[in-house]
Amino acid sequence: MPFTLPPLPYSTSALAAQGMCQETLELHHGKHHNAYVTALNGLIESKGLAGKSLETIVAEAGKAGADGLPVLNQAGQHWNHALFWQVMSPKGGGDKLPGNLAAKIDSDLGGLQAFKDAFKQAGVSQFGSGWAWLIIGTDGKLKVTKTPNGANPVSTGEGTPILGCDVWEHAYYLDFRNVRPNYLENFLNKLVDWEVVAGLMDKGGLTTGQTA
Ligand code: MN3
Repeated sequence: MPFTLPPLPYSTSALAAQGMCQETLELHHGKHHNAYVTALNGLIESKGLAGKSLETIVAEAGKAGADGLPVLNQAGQHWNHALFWQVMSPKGGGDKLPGNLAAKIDSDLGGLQAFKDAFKQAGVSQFGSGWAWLIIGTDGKLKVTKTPNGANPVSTGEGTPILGCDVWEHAYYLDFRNVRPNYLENFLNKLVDWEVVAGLMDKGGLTTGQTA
């Protein structure tokens, strides 16, 4: 079955008061994300992807290095955006994290503010397009990391993402112009739904259920 654009879990105007306007969501979800889905579906036959889950395709494309890039660029971005829409919500924001997530951020990353600083630094320092991540590392500890373009911590083998932020300009240009640090600050303080992030930590990450 071909891949599909997952619907947003809220309306395109739902995050406007939190710094992500309707036009950003219409374009980013309806045009950019949809283009990755369409392009990935166009590769299923030629790249022998039929029957594989999206997660398997991302991991295998990452292991294939340069040869895997044409698939990773589309499959990774499809997966990354599927996570991105889920970790934001109209109920997002604030500094009240579920206890299990707060405790693990304290023990593994030195507290909420240290985590936010590290996440912002990862996003600001990613040259060009890419993603900032909070992941469960292969040693079981939370880590902050970043990846370029369509790569992600599944494709690099670093671990399991539970929070991701798109730092390509299309994610923030309408709301924050060229000021990526302000977009990242706003994302962490107003948009992230920490209940969802804690749920992903408990579940061991996102499984899209999508198969080629
Ligand atoms: Mn994007």
